[in-house]
Amino acid sequence: MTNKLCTLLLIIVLNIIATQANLLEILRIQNQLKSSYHEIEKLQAKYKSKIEEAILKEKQSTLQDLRIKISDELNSCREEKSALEVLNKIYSEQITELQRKANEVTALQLEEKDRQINEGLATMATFTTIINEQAKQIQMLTDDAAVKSQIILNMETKAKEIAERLKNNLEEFETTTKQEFEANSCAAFPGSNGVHVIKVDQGDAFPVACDSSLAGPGWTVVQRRIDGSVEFNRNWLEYREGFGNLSGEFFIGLEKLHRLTASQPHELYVHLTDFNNESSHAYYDKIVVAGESEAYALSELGEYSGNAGDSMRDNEHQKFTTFDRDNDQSEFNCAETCLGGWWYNNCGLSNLNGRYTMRDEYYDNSEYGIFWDEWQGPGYTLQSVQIMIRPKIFTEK
Ligand SMILES: [Ca+2]
Repeated sequence: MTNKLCTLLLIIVLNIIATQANLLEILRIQNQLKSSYHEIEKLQAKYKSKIEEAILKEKQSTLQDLRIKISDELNSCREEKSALEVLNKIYSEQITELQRKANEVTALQLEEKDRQINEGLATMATFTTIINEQAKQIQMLTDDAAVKSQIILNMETKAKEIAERLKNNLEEFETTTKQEFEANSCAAFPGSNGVHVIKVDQGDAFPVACDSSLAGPGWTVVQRRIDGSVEFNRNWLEYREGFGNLSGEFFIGLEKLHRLTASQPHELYVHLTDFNNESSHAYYDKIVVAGESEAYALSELGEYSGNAGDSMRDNEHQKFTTFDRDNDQSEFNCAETCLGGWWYNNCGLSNLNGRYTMRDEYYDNSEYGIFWDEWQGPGYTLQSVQIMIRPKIFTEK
């Protein structure tokens, strides 16, 4: 063991010695390196300024180029800017003008639109008013409709009734008109006691009173006395034309009597009533009254029958006499004496146109009143008289 240890120690000592040597060598190299480094640093310092100068020069050159370039570009930019400003100004003006025009147009259009809208609103308001008014009226009409409908219904019913009545009246009128157009005496109205128009010949038509109650149908009344309401003491002209009231007292007129009896054969019926309401009659189967040229003479008086006596026989062929036309056989005027026109002979046995009076005024043989000698004597004035004629169509078959 001591050997090995010795060896080892020896080796270590040897190594230490070697290391010492190495260290020395290292130090020497280190020093050498240090000096080299300093040398380099000196060189570096020496060239550093030169390099920096070169770089600076280079940079200055580059910078100058850049300055020129930038200046050029700047100038170019300025020119462009200037051109742009000119354009901008032009465009701006144009835009302003366009904007102004656009504003003007818009303002006008808006104004027009406003006007149209206002007009439309006004029209609409008017229409609304009208529509409201019409709606009101329609409502009123609707409210009235039911009432009016009922009224119309009633009116329609009445109208139908009236139409029916009118139709009946028209038919009756047509029948009557036809009858009267064709009538030439009351024989055309059998059964009638009224007034009708007849047309005897080519002369004018005229109204007559008809009677169908005293002596059968179709008699034409030519004279009637019932109450003294009509004065019968009249002149020639009045007896010729007729006078009085067809519904009361009257005389038909000599001219009509002539026309009737000349147109066709007629019969005569005289109906008499006294103040005891007793009646009698005288019937003659023919009567003809002549024309005015013959003073309306009673030119024909047919066969008598009846219960009053033939008191007109004395008047046959006698002319008519009035107080102003004396055609009689008397030395006096019988019409003046007897107070009425008649077919007087030497006055005679009858006068139905004498003075109307009351029962208690009795004219004894004085012939002042309405008398029929063979029934009540010449002094008795009758209460009522009716003289009628009729075409002989009912009795001549
Ligand atoms: Ca005379």
